Amino acid sequence: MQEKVNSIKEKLLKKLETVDNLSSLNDLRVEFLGKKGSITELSNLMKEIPVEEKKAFGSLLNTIKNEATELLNQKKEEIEASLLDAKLANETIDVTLPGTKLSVGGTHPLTKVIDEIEEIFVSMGYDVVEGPEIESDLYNFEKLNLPKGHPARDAQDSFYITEEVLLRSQTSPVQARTMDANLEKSPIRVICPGKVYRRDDDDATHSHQFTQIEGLVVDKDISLADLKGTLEILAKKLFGEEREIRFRPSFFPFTEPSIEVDVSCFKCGGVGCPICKETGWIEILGSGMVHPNVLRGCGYDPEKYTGFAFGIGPERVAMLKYGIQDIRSFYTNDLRFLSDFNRVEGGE
Ligand code: 2NL
Repeated sequence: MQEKVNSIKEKLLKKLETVDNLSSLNDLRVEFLGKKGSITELSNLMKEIPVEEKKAFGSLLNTIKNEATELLNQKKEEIEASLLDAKLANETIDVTLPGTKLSVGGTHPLTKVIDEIEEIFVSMGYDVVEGPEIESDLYNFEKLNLPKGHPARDAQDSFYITEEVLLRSQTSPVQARTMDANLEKSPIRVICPGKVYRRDDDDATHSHQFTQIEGLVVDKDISLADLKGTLEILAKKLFGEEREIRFRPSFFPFTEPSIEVDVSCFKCGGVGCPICKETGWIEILGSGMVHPNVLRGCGYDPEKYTGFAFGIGPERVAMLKYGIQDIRSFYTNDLRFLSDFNRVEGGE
């Protein structure tokens, strides 16, 4: 019996020499110690062993089991250690290599201008209100004193979805909705930023989709002087404290009187240069006193309430402020253009 045990052990030792991976090591474990393994099968001989030898045989069995287990475990540790060595050698890190450059996103120039204008009006107590980009003809036109057949409707050339639904051509419908929804008909001070859509062929100065910020104040005794004071603050905060504004008469269906506002040139200070086309003045926005028909249509009694409104184009402001030549560069997302506005001091 001892001989049999010895030969099993020798066989195991021999086979262990050639094993170099965990999977074949496991096969070996099964071959010797598994349910039908050669060592396990030795135990089945117990019943054939005479009683007086059973004890010795049992102890012999235990010894070979323990030895085999020990040998297999030892081999397992060896294989695992060499696997780890190989992995570490493979993963050596060269700490002297230059690091990977992480590029961080920045704020889009248009967003910068919109944020700046919002901040100016929020600091004066205005609320920022947004509304749907898909609008009804009622809010986009009718409520703004542009009834069906009005010539200004053709000029605006909008994107209609159905006869009564369109992509908004201005952000005024947001203000009309704000007035409508204010059931107490209490004073209103809002600015409404957002995307607007017009059927235009895109070129350096036209885009079928652009942004607008409109403002609206409705209260008792609001006058043209309030409009002028407010827009003067806007012009100075946007273009510099030395700026002046001037009014020119204009026409919008939703305001009466309607006024276009120029700001003195921030480049030449008003003496004349290419930016202001030698006039000393730059047109920045359209405005006026809210037309009585608009107030009435949105539930405000024009005998009690008056208001002023204005609309400004963030693209135009950004083009002026940052010297951008082509309106399409706001939307084509060329990183070389966008990163120009987010240079870090001392960076590349
Ligand atoms: C522009 C400038 C403007 C308004 C927008 C407005 C809104 C309501 C009532 C009255 Cl709810 N007016 N918005 C007023 C004047 C000018 O935008 O150049 N628009 C074509």
